[in-house]
Amino acid sequence: MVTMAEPQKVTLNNYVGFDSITNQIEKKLLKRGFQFNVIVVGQTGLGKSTLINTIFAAHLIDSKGRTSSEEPFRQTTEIQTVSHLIEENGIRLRLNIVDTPGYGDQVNNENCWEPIIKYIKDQHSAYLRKELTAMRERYIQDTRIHCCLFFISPTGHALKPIDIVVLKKLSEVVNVVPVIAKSDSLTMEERVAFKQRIKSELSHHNIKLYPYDSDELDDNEIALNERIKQMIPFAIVGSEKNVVIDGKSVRGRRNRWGVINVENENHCEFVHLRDFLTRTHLQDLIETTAQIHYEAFRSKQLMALKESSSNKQQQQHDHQQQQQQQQQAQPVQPQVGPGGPVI
Ligand SMILES: Nc1nc2c(ncn2[C@@H]2O[C@H](COP(=O)(O)OP(=O)(O)O)[C@@H](O)[C@H]2O)c(=O)[nH]1
Ligand SMILES: [Mg+2]
Repeated sequence: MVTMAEPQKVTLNNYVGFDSITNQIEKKLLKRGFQFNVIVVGQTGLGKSTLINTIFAAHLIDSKGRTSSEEPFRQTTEIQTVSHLIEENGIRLRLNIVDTPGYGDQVNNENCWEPIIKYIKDQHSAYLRKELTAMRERYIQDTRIHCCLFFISPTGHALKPIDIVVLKKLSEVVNVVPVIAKSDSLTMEERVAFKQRIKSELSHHNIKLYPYDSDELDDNEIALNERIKQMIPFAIVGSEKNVVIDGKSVRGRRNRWGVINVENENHCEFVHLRDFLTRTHLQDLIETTAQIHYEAFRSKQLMALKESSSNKQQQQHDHQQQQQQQQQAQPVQPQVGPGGPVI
């Protein structure tokens, strides 16, 4: 084995220029652009489409949910993906939004999460297949889901049993960020109590949510993650409409109690969620997906592949040995052909 000596620190006599590597990387990344894939899960009418449109300040998905009690429930969990290219100060972000209408809408919701989990795993599997081909593309198109926004109904009581099952299953394959939907329907006291209740249920059921602990984090990052963890689930309000508050037009909603400014921290935690998703953790969500969720899938698949191929080899070996033993057990009959014995 070759051992390398500890590198010694050398002082440069002249400017060399490799400090520009960060600019070089930036230029390359900017040219390529970024990809962010998010899935929204929750009952129809909880404001999933509205929240996505509020976060990215654009009309990206239609609000097509069941908005009145006369409309029929959807029969299945149909997964729909919309793709958008958004740009901010020269930075291009390709955004895939995966909508899962129909989740939890049925009277019998048994296994209604299966298509969602399957969809997430299918993206991992497609990526792995592309990665393993001999002539693989230089940049594999990434459809792996980087974040799952999970919408909790603002009942004010507790999580539904199905939510606990689904949160557990989702958190094993994707970065899950739970939100209390339409939190304007709860009073501040109700919101605090509901949040506390959800937190204790999550910890009771040992549901591990993003952001995860890591020894790569510095003190500031640890402190930020701690604040985020305390806030989760974010109590949010979404709106695509503007209302006028103190002469200023803001994103908001008018309800029984007055006017809610979506972007006011005293009204709801929308701004915290948006900053978390786009300003502080966007890159980490993408990286964690690759390094934790995809890696777990990949190693499981490759181990299974190795096991099945060594099982096959073992079977072949056993079969050959069996044949040999059978041949040895049979008395050798001299075969006689037309022209005499054949050996
Ligand atoms: N009160 C309140 N209503 C909301 C909120 N977000 C969305 N809505 C309304 O709820 C209805 C369903 O929203 P939509 O985004 O289509 O829900 P989805 O089916 O989960 O995608 C629409 O009429 C929205 O205007 C919210 O935070 N608070
Ligand atoms: Mg919708």
